[in-house]
Amino acid sequence: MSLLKPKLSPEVADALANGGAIVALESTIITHGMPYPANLETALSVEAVVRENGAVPATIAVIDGELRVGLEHDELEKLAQAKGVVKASGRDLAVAMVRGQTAGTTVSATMLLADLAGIEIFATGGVGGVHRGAEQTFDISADLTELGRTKTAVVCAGVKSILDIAKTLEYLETQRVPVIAYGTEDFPAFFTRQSGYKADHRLDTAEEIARAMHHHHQLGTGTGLLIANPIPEEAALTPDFIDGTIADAVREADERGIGRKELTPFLLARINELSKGESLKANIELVRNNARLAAKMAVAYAALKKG
Ligand code: PSU
Ligand code: MN
Repeated sequence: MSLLKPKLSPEVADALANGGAIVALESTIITHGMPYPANLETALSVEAVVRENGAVPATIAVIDGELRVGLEHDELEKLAQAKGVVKASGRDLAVAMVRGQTAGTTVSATMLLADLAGIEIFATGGVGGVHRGAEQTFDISADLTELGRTKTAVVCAGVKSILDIAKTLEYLETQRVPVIAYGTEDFPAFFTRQSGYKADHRLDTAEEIARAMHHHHQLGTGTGLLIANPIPEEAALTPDFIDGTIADAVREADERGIGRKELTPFLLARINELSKGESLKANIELVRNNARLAAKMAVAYAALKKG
């Protein structure tokens, strides 16, 4: 059976046909990760950062049951304000198509669709991971298993301590996903530049990361790569400020019995409320920072492939 081809925007189709630099972007961050209008402003500003750095942005989503790679301005606007939008990981896409749903795509679904379109680099804020208490709940994000089977390089700012960071790194090791920190030895923790854990590897330039991607795929590993880019110093929050807030949000979710796909959106929204918007500001800056690195990687990778 042949694989589906998502519908490409003209700009993305053109870049793909010409071996241009492209960066995929997810949409659950728009539909479930940030409130309106910050979500729309962020989506537009992240696309602008990708362009400023020489690549074409490809925001991925499901619109009225159609798999889409590359959205127009008015479509982003609609998505940012839409009510009752589905949060789709890879496994939810087929049903969303049948039911004609509109869905924000998680890291897992975005990787899958980017791969079907032929896009190899993807920028986001934070990936899902192994939740705290997973030894009881078994809550491990499908983002991690997707990274173990889909050849996309995902640029993130590490993972939030809403997750069990040590277990997340162990799980990525089992899934054969290299974790490469950019310009540092430390694995970053989203709002902060350090998590207390080291990344597996350190690389210092976008060109080196592009070369590592190339070799990784030449080796037939079949897996993705996780690129951890620490939040810029001036936007970082202090652990004193954010750790307590995160712990409060996690406790509240537990008391209210929130689980499965509702858990991460609940925690993100609660952290934003409890931090009085400080976490949102940091979140926006780190996504822009990741888009910048991803675009530079995409430019270097496109040049490498053209030889
Ligand atoms: N973490 C964030 N921001 C996000 C997400 C996670 O800091 O927006 C979103 C991403 O789309 C990610 C998804 O792929 O949540 C993971 O959800 P879950 O934990 O249910 O797998
Ligand atoms: Mn989960």
